[in-house]
Parts: sequence; structure tokens; C-alpha cells
Amino acid sequence: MRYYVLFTFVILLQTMNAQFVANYDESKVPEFDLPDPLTTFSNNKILTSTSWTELRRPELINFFESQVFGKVPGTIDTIDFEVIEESNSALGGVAKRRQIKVTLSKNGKTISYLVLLYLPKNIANAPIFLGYNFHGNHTVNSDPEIIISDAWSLNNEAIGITNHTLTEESRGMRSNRWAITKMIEAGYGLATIYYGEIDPDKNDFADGVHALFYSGSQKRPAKDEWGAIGAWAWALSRTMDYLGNNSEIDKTKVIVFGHSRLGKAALWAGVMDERFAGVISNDSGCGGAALSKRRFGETIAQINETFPYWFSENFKKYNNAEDKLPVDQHELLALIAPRPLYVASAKEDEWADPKGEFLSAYYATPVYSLFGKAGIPAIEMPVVNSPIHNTVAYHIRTGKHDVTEYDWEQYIKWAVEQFH
Ligand code: GTR
Repeated sequence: MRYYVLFTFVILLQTMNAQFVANYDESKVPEFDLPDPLTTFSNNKILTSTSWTELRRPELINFFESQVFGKVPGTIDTIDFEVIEESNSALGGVAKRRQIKVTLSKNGKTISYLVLLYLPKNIANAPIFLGYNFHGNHTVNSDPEIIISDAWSLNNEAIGITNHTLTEESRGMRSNRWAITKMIEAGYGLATIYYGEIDPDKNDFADGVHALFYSGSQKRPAKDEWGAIGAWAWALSRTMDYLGNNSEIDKTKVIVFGHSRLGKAALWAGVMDERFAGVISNDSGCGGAALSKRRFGETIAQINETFPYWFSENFKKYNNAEDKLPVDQHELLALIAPRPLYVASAKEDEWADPKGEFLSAYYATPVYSLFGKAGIPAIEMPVVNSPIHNTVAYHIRTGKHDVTEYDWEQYIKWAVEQFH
């Protein structure tokens, strides 16, 4: 009997381990059927951009909303914008700086966040990149005027963040991820927000924007409602409510950008809000650009285990059951069509499955073709540092999971071509 218990325990442990050992071997990628973006759930072929827009797009959105990212449970009661700091001579005189407080209210509760905006000085109506930062607006540049957030932060000792508190020590420490000077030189602005002000990145649904929408004694969203990624994506749209009414910004040229978990949020925001003129996914991986059915690197089970609050509760149905998913992430990308989309990977970022990100962009291409737009022309991955710059763009660069100068050089060049 004792041996039997021990034996069962060992088997159980092995199964648990097997479940979470990431596969990095291409020959072990399972065979799978990739859903066709141009065939509806009831098996009708989509032959025109109109039937894509009227039939297929809505059913795919509906699926991603209720089963993956979760629905937003309503609309906000009021939204207020207040410019609390500004300068017409920032970054050594080449840029304008604005810091805008956005206040969202619902059910008598409010939440506020700050948008940091840099605009090229000599352009009346500038295109911009909009993207979240991981550790506070003050980390994106050493500019001493950037206000430090008092919101909770993940610790990161390498950049001087301990006790979940943002301080002077981390000012400018992530400037390597934000090529602001290059953007300004190209005639582009940057709007950035600390994502922790929207919803702190921890397994807690009592804080952040979710709580504004609860009724009665509700403590967490319903199974088909938003997780943290849905919340971050939604607040990008609330930010667009402001940017779209700011005469200093060209509202037809707001490109939403995000790295990693924030790349997942940028993609979802780009899908749900067609006011975003273009979308950039930097190393977004599982639940972002990468195909889930490949089960390479991070899997659905793994991401839902480590970050049980990122997606809707319903998404957990697909833990180790990718075969049951009637969609895959190439269809998320396709939902951005015909707007410009850039997917980028890094060679050493195997966890995010670079090949899965590339194939996803490739398999989204037929939808772009329906609109007469060029996507990824061939199924072979380009070699490192050889970008494909079509309406759907892709590059894989050397190096690790990060946002680098090289990434921004490509994004800026491509944006200038797409939005001239
Ligand atoms: C990892 C997570 C990835 C990615 C990454 C990041 O731990 O597993 O999906 O989101 O974090 O955001 O840097």
C-alpha cells in the first residue's frame, strides 16, 4: 500500500513537470490544424473584404473577447483630462512635453493615470507612437521634469526599484528601450503611460480599473470578462479618447506599440479600436503574436498558471487543450487588417517562439491580401536583421527579449514609409 501511494505520487509529480517543461525542439512541435481565417465557424468561405468585415471579423472578435482576453463589462461614466505640466522646450529644446492626468469615474469610484507626451517642436500636427512602459514614465528618459508615479511597481533591483516603490533612483534607467530622440528627428512624437497605474501587475482584482465596474459585493470579473491585459488594452483606448482630440496630434497616425505582455495588450487594443492607425508587437509571444498550437516555449497552461489574472477565466479551458481552440493568434493579427502591423522577434527569445510569431504574421497575410495590402510573402523565415517592411512587417534581430535601438530604427523607418 505504501509503495502504491509513493508510486502514484511520483507519477503525479512527473505529469505536473511534463505539463510545464517548455519545448524548444522544432521536431517536437505537434501536428495541428491551423484554423483558416477565411472560413467562418459555420464553414462558409470568405471571398471579399466586405464579407470579412461583416461576417468573419465580428465572430472572431466575439471569440477572442469572451474566451481569451475577456469582455469589458461596460462603459465609463465620465472621463476627464487635465494637462498638469507642460514645456515647449524639452529634451534640449527639440521637443514639447505635456503631462496629462486622465481620470476615469464609474459607480462613484475613480482612478487616475498620467500620460507623458513628447512631440516634435517644429510639427503642428504630429504622428505619434503610443505605448506603455513597465516601470514608470520617469524611467523612459532622464528628463528631471517627468513626474514619478506613486503606484505599486514590480521590483527590479537592476534599475533601482525595491519595495514596489518608484523613486528618483530609476529615472532614465529604461531610456535604452525608448529611442525618443530618433522618433523626434523623424517627426514623430511619443505618448507613454505606466501600466501599473491602470492595473497593478499582480494577482489581485481588488485594485486597478476592474474595481470600478463591480456591482454590489462583486470581487472579481465574471468568467468571460477582462483580465489585466484586457484592462491595459482598454485604457489605451481611453488614452486615444484624449489623443484624438488634441490638435497637436495627427489622430489618423497614432501607432500603438508594446513589448512582451504590453505587446499582447497593444495587439488587443489595435484589434478592438480601429482608431489606432497601426500596431507594433515587440516580442509579444504567447497570447500575443505567437501561434498557441505550436506549443513551443511558453504555452497557454504555463501562462495561465504563472499569470492567472492576465486573461479571462475562460481562457483556462484551453490549458493543454490547444486542439480545442477554434482560433489561433494569426487570426488576432488578421483582425488588425487592413491597417499596418509590425511583428518583431528576437533570436534568443525562444520563450516567445520567434518562429510562431513569424508564422502568425504569414498566416494573417491572406486577410491583408483581400484588401490589396502586402503581407509576408513567403513561409521561410527571413535571416536575422533582414526586415520585411510591407503593410505587414516582420523582423527577427539578434539578441534577447528586450526593446533595442535596432527595433526602434525599424519601426520608425517603416512608420515613415507607411504613414507618409
Ligand atoms: C514573461 C511571460 C511572457 C512575457 C514576459 C514579459 O514572464 O511569461 O509571456 O509577457 O514575461 O512581459 O516580459
